[in-house]
Amino acid sequence: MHPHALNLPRGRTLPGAVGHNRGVVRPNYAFLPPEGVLKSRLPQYDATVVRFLAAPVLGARFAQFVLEIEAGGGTRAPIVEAGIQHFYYVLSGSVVAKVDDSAEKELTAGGFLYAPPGVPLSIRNQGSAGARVLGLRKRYEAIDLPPPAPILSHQDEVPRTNHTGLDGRGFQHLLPFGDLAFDFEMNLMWFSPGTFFPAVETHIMEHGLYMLQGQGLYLLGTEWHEIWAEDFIWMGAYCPQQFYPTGPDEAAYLLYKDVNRDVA
Ligand code: UGY
Ligand code: MN
Repeated sequence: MHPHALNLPRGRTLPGAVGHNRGVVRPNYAFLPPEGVLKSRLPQYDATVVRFLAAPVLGARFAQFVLEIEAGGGTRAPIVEAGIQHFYYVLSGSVVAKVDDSAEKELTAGGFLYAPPGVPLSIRNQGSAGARVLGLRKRYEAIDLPPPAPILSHQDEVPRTNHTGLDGRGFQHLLPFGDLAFDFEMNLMWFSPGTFFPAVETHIMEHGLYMLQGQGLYLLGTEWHEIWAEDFIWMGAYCPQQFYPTGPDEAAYLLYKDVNRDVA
């Protein structure tokens, strides 16, 4: 269809025909392409757009969102929430972050922070260009161990491992792997062309998946979805899942996973 027939502003193009939507929302999963995720603003941030991805109203037991922080924007005052832990990962640009009484640290793309429950954090964009940051908030499930300590780091400081025995797979556990004080993981998952999971997974853990690079086909339940960079998937417990990268280059996503806690 010619763009003028759609009354689009001059020069605007659409990602597909009007009415075409890769987005899907089901009782135990959701596939959200970025063009459909609209802007919010929140009182705790200056000059920052918030785009909510996962939320309890969707069925998720955590919240995930992208912050688009203008130059000079960010947290208005240190954010502190009793019982809630925070994780932030810089997608693009750079921010200056601080957790509790740490020194301020510049986080560039691939930088991340973890703030334990009840510990103040701040994220400010002190540069001259915008920054995009993926955020996550999760209620901490306390056990008989002290809660984890704050972390300010970068993915380049995290080793890349592969326990699968399959060539072309890579894992970076951004939070200390196997530390039972943590009740979730944030993992960078790398896939060379031609790789996949050894089996379709159907497990109790939930996922929040943010596609960082490459493309592929994602199985959710019984349906395959084409996935590109900046797409988001929420997978509820027991959502059958599989991934095949389809592009010529390595694909990667950042994956939230709740772990290390009993059920009754
Ligand atoms: O660790 C995982 O659960 C992972 N293999 N799942 C996924 O990438 N969907
Ligand atoms: Mn999984």
